[in-house]
Amino acid sequence: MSPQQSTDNLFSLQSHILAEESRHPGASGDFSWIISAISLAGKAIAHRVRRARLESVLGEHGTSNVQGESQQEMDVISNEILMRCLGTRASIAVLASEEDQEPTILRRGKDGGKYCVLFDPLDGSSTLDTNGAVGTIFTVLRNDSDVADAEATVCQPGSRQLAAGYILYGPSTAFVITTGNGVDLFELDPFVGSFILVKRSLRIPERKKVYSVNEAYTDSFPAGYSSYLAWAHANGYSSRYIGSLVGDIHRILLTGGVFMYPPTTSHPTGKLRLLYEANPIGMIVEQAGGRCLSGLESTLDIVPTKLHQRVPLIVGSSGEVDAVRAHFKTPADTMP
Ligand code: P6P
Repeated sequence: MSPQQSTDNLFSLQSHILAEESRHPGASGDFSWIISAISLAGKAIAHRVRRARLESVLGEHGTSNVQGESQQEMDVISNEILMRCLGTRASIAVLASEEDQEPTILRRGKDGGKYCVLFDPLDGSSTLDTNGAVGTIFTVLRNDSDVADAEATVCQPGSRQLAAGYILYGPSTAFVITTGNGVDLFELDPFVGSFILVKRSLRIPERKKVYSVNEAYTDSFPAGYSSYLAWAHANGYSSRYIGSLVGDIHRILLTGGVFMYPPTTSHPTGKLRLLYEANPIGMIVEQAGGRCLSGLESTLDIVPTKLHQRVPLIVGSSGEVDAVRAHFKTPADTMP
C-alpha cells in the first residue's frame, strides 16, 4: 500500500502520537500530552465555529489585538480554549498567541518547563461570517531555560521547531502535523470524537500551474513579484485565493501550487507573522517536499527579533517556488 493511502486500521491521532513517542526511548510523554491538548482544543474550537452564527458570536469583539487589528469574537473564544487546554500541561514553560501582546509564562525550566507553544488561534476569522474556512496554526519549540526573557525564549529560527501543524475548520475538520518525520493528515470523525489518520507521509506535487496571491495589491508589489505574475499570466497559470492562509495552504499541500504574500504598501515587511504563521507553515510544506522563502532567504533560517514580527512569504511546490525565485535577479526585486 502506498504511503499516500490511508491504512486499513482505524488509527487515531492519539494512537499516532503514542506510536511516535515509542520511537524515542526514554521519552517522558510530556510532548505527547501537548499534542493531545492541541487536539482537544481543536475539537472544542471546531464545535464553537460550527455553532458561531447560532450562538451569535460572529463579528467583532470590540477590541483590537497587538497588531491593531480588530479582534473577532471567535478569535477571543478560540484563544481562551487553547489557553485553558494547554495551561494544564506541566511541561509547558511559555505560551504565545497572535492575540496576546506578551507571551504567557507558565513555569520556568527549573520548575519543569520544557516546551514553548505558539499559535494563531483562528487564522482567517474575518471570513467566518460568510462561512469561510478558518484555521488554528501551532508550533512547538524547546524552552531555553537559560534565557530569562519569555519573548527572547520563543524567538528561535523555524529550523528549530520540534513540531508544527494546523487544524482546518472547513467542510470537515482536518488536523495536519509534522514532528520532523514527514507530514500526516487526520480528519475529525464527529461520531467517534477522534481525529482519524487518512494520509500518512504527505508529499506536495513538485509542479502545479496555480498561484495564490491577493492581486488587488499588484501595483505595490516589488518588481520581482510583478515580473513573475506577468510570466505566469503568459504561461497558462490559474489563480486561487480564499484570503484564509490555512485554507489556501491546505489546497496547495494536497494539490500543489504556490502561495505568495509579498511586501505591500500597507505591509512593507509582509503581513504574515513569522513565528506562529510562516514558520509552522514552512516546516509543514518543506517536510512534505516543498519550499518556503521570504524574499531571497529561507524562511526557516530567519532569526526572529520580535514575537509578532512579520515576513513576506512564498511557499508551496518546490518547482513553483523556484519559478517565482527565478524573477528575483537582485535583492531590490524583492523589496517595496
Ligand atoms: P489579505 C487573514 O487575515 C490572513 O492573516 C491570512 O489568513 C490570509 O492569508 C491573509 O491574512 C489575507 O490577507 O490582505 O489578502 O486580506
